[in-house]
Amino acid sequence: MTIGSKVGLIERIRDHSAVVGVIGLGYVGLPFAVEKAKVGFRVIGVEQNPTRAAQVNAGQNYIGDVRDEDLRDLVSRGLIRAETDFELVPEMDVIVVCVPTPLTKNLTPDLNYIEAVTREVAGRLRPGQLVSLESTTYPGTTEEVMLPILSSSGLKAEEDFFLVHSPERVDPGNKRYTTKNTTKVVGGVGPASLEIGQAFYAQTIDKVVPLSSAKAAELVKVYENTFRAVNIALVNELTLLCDRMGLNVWEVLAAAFTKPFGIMPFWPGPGVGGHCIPLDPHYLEWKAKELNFNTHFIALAGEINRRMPEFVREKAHRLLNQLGVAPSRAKVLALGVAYKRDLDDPRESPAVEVMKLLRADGVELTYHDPHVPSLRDRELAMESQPLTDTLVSSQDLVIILTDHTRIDCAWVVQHAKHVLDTRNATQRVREHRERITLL
Ligand code: SAJ
Repeated sequence: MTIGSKVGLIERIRDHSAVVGVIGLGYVGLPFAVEKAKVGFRVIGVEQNPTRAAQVNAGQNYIGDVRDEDLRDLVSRGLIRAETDFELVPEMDVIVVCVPTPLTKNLTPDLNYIEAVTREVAGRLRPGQLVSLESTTYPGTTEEVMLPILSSSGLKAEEDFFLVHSPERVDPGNKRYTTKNTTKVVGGVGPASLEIGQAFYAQTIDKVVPLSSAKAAELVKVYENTFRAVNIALVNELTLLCDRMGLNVWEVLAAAFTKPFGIMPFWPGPGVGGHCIPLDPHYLEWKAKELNFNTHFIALAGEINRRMPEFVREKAHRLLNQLGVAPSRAKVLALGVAYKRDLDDPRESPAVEVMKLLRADGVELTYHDPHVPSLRDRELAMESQPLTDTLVSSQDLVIILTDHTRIDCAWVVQHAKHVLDTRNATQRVREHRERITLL
């Protein structure tokens, strides 16, 4: 059975008769499930949220990066189904784990999802299965956390079951780079796992890069996101400096990015949102500390990026004072609450942080976001207001927090008293430039 489990598994992967399990049908798991089903794999999703599981089984898509008709077609052909429990794990030849890896309040890794899922799988593991962790996590999670739990089944890694880390590289909303054409990195707990992991991903991804270990693959991903967090923090720090120097940081950066080599465009903003960039680098920071090593760049980047909402509040106060309006009596319209352009996701959104700060100052705040009809969390319960000339002209200040392409900035400026633009969304507006203040 040992040989059978490896050779048989690779054969089932190659002829697409393998059954693929996807644990977690979110912004990573559902697009992944669709890609695998499109080439003929039968996919069983395990989704803890019964509403989402029911939506999948009804062919109702809820992820922007998935085409509605693809999901509907694949479900109707029986190639994708969703369960809310792990009973079908023994049917799966490949089990791909795409669950969240949040941070605790003091920025330490919260592996509860990964551990809980791994225990459920371990309880049903059988020879001839490949397990792949796609969630972003600190280097060592696959080998030091998942492997012992799976081995507690009594099965042997590299003989009975196989284990790899292959970090997801989904860029929500990116139309150019999809799950299929984004190069994939894979690292195994041993050579057999790596061989099977490579064979599996090669079925639907144009380029697969093998690494020497699962730990290396985990570090690749955390480095990628740290690279972004540090570079975003650098332009945000430059923004704070330009504010003191009376310089336009957008002009300076646009000129710097005319250099054809040795530089890469990053832009300032009201802070950094999403479920990756604000969080993932702190996984590396935490692991490095365990090894008595301080990752200064990560800590500093996080500090600067987390400071930006306060800077936007400060700039809004300055503008309101110049306009002769006390913040506690001001009417302010926030344009865009999603964490980034043309998405409907307000998770960890810096715009929401800015809104909470202004509300705490007594500002009468409303928001409009064409992608986010309502906001609900412990401190905020608001509905998006229709963007009318009456609403805009009645505000003391309009703050552009997310540069959704659907918002007509020229029209907004035409009807606004003043606009604080934290995304340079008004860069092509020619009329009434005197009503615009950039971050
Ligand atoms: N942001 C800036 N300035 C920039 C770039 C981004 O302020 O120059 C802000 C955005 O507005 C947003 C936040 O940073 O609030 C994060 O934006 P993002 O596009 O870097 O991050 P995500 O979470 O949407 O997706 C990223 C992916 N993005 C890119 O590579 C472009 C990718 O790194 C990961 O696959 C994904 O995180 C993940 O899942 O890790």
